[in-house]
Amino acid sequence: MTSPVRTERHDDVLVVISDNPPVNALGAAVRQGLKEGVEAGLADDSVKAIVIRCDGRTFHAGADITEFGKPPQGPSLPETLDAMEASAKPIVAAIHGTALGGGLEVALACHYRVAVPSAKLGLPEVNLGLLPGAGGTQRLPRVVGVEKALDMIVFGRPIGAGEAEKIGLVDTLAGEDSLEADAIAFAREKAKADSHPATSRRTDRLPDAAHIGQIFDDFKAKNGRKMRGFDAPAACMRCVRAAAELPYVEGVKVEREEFMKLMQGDQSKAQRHLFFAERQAAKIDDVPKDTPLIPIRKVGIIGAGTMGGGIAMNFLSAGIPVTMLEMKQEALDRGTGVMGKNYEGNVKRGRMSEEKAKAAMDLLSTTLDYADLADCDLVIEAVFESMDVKKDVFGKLDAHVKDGAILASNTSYLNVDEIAQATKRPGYVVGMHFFSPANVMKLLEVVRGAETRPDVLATVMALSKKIGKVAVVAGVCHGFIGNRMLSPRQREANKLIMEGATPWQIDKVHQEFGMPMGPFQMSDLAGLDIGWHRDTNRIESLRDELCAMDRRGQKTGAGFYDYDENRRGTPSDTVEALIRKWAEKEGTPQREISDEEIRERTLYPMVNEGALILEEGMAQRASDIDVVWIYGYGWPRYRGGPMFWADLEGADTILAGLEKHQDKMPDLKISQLLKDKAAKGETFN
Ligand code: 3H9
Repeated sequence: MTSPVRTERHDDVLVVISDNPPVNALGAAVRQGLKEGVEAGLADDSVKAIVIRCDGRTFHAGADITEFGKPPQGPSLPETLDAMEASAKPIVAAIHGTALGGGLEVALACHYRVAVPSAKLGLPEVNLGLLPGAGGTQRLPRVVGVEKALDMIVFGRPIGAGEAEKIGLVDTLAGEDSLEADAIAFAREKAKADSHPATSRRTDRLPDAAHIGQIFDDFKAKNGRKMRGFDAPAACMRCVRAAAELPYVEGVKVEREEFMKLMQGDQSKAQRHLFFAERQAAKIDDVPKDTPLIPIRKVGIIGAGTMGGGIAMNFLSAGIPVTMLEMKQEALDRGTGVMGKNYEGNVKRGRMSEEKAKAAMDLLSTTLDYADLADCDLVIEAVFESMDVKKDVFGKLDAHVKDGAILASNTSYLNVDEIAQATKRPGYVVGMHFFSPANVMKLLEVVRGAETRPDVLATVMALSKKIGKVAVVAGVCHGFIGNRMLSPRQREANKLIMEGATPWQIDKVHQEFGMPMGPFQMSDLAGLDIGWHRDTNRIESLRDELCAMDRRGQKTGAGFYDYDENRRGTPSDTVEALIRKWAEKEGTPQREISDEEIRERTLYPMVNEGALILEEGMAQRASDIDVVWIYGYGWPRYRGGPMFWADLEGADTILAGLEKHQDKMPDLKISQLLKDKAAKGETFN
């Protein structure tokens, strides 16, 4: 096998070049090649300096994640890097693209770093539930100081080359098109010096002992909440602290130990699963990668409500012009007003520059006339959730919008095939289910109708990436993937409160599991009056009574919980009494309900529904379901999504749990796929 690493001589400078597409990950062969390349340079007296660079789109973007969890092969990254740092000849990293993780660790072990202005540098291992394990936690603080290193390592956020130069991580910026030549010249210049800085021996940027405790206490106080539930950020902090307090060789031992612990833990397995799951979700099994895309130059949106406005913002922010249609001018004015405020808010919070916000709003036009949508390439309908209304809108769109344009519905439950039949172009009809707030939430369920064309699907998937969404393909079924799985959870939660649990007990179990909120907090946020008949005299359920009392959720200051002016909820005695009254009326016996039963009765039916979805072919793969729940509903990343979590629990445990409670869940249809997996001891992922 030929090595992915080669060397080229430029007089007295040896250039060691990796070519391991797509991202020059540091797999065994690359590590071996790097080591040999450097050794060749050291052994040759006529070589005065070494430059390390990569071909292709990027410098090394990290260790090869696909090797994790497998037996180690070839030289380890730490030993390769230690050998580089010990070199008496200067070694210069020439960086373009992204120097991430192990890639930045390579650069940190070099004596000098040269980068093009567009390059990005970072240690994002924490996003994989890991920490930099090749000296990064020890070397970075020695180069940029403890505070900056904490920020980069604990949050895994890359920085641009310009900032990297300012903080001393990059020694000099190269020309965007002359990286190699500039790095060679730089290396030749440095070769004149007698010695070269070995990062591991530096202490000039480390704080003095008296200040270390305070730095870490402050950091924890400021950021503790963001790290809740995750193991890796705290481990990163312990390593950086070791860098500040211990000699390098001791600090590296701490790093190794913490790295191995994380690598073997379930959290990192979950987060690594998600890394690949997210990329896999973009692939559609029966749609070739090279399917020609339909150019999307202009988008129409029907409906200027919260959803329509939020959807429009995605396109505007990505530089795609939008025409928004409503039935009345007041609705348009209200909608555009809200969008303007949202952009203002983004500017105030520093998320966007004022110019960018203005440029986005300038791309928006409004209309009351369908004829103005004629030249749109894609129109997304976000009107009232009623089949008749949607069919009417699609009929009009079909009549007015040019042939070959895509017509999409933002429906969250309705049958996309039936909607498509209201047009003469069912092949161009697709579901684009955004999640609220649509300008913020990353998930997009792309609903594939029976007749949706492959190029329409491929276009919508590619477009979703352009507007910063993570898209997952779903089949036509009630509630698609996410809401369909939400429904058995809510059904069991509603039954459990009648049997003796309280909404706050159930919410607490879900929050402790890692969800941002429980089922009743979520109902209060969404509004209890969704789908309510609106007759305050017709009281047939607990929900009817809550709505009639004007306890319709956060927006009315009360729902299952009472809310203060900051929308902070507290348990309500009134609601608890009402629940007990309804339980008595229904003749439901009351009992003490354990947290374990709550977990089993609310989470296991979700997994079962996920298995049914797979069995029916409504999702392409189990990992797609995981992506839906991570990006659409805040499932904790460190648990990898419901199907990954089910794999850890074991299909047999889930099945046994469901069977144990079957008498209380007589309406639950247990999935055959789940039964098969349990019988064979197989996983979903
Ligand atoms: C680490 O370094 C640990 C060390 O500290 C310790 C060692 C002891 N490995 O994202 P894309 C694949 S941990 C293997 O679509 P983009 C990816 O799966 C690592 N494969 O492209 C995809 O494959 P496919 C720390 C990788 O342009 C293809 O490359 N580093 C790796 O949107 C294209 O990827 C990171 O966490 C990898 N490291 O974004 C960085 N990276 O085509 C992880 C990518 O089959 N990577 N692939 O679906 C990224 O953030 C992005 O890939 C990057 C490019 C920004 C580089």
